[in-house]
Amino acid sequence: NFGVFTLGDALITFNPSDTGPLRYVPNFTRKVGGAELNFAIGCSRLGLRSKWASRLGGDEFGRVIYNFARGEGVDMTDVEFVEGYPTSLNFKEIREDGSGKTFYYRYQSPILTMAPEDITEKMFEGIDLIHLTGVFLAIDSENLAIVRRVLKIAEKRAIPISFDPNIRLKLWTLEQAKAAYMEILPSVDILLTGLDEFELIIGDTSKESLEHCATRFGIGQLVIKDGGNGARVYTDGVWHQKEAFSVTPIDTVGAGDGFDAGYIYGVLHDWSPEETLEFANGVGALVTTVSGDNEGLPYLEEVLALIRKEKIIER
Ligand code: KDG
Repeated sequence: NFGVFTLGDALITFNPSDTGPLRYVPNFTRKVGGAELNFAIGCSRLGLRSKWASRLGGDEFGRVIYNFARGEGVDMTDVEFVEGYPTSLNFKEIREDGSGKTFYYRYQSPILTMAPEDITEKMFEGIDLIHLTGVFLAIDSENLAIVRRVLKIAEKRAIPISFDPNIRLKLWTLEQAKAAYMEILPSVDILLTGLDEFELIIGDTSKESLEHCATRFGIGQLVIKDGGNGARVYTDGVWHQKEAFSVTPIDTVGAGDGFDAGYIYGVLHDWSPEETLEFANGVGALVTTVSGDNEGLPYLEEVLALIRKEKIIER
């Protein structure tokens, strides 16, 4: 079975009881979020071995995240609790169409205590792919040094890298983001980006510009996620495209992480670009049908049922 590795920060996520502006929401449900952790849970539910490296607050909320992730079968060997760094919080606002806003209380995240020396070769034993995202880079400018170390080990062990820019302009400026992305893109084998994010980073989303980006950075698979318009990939000089599934979204946060997990699943199983895109679209769509950043991440049979238009017998 294939093994994936990711690293990042996690938060306690408070989902609102009602849609609409947050200031009018009286009640919240405590959940768990974090882009890279969502990805790790997504991979685990699909049946991959998935490892998440992180630091958690040495508090009750840190325990909540730890137990939740462990319950999802995520390998927590490289997760440590840190005293004196409270677990970060994220209050979500959700609009009627399922789109969301985030309000972070993420000032002294426990992940700030992670250092490049904490990344050891041993962590990557049995790992077939490393997935990184821009959220980890955005939290602390020093995290780039950690990523450099990961990339160095990946190169030595010939482990492919997938990367999702996951731009969070509430955490850093566009200029800071661009500078970090430009440094790591040459090491990226699979780029999984939203079309709107690509526009922010590169400025031009024409076919020529996308192809030029792939060639310039030597990106083997440039994957463009375009929500309800589906997804496409540019690989080996050819474009492949798959339309989105039509579902009624409740909460779209986390759909991109689910898409990434589905895409990586297809790649590791050597599926065709079309099969891989369709599967990833299916995972992303299912995430949006459930409230929470990762609760809707499907098990393998649920994605296959969606693709094959099979009914799952419920009662
Ligand atoms: O991709 C979903 C994430 O955005 C969410 O789970 C919280 O990590 C998070 C963030 O920084 O927004």
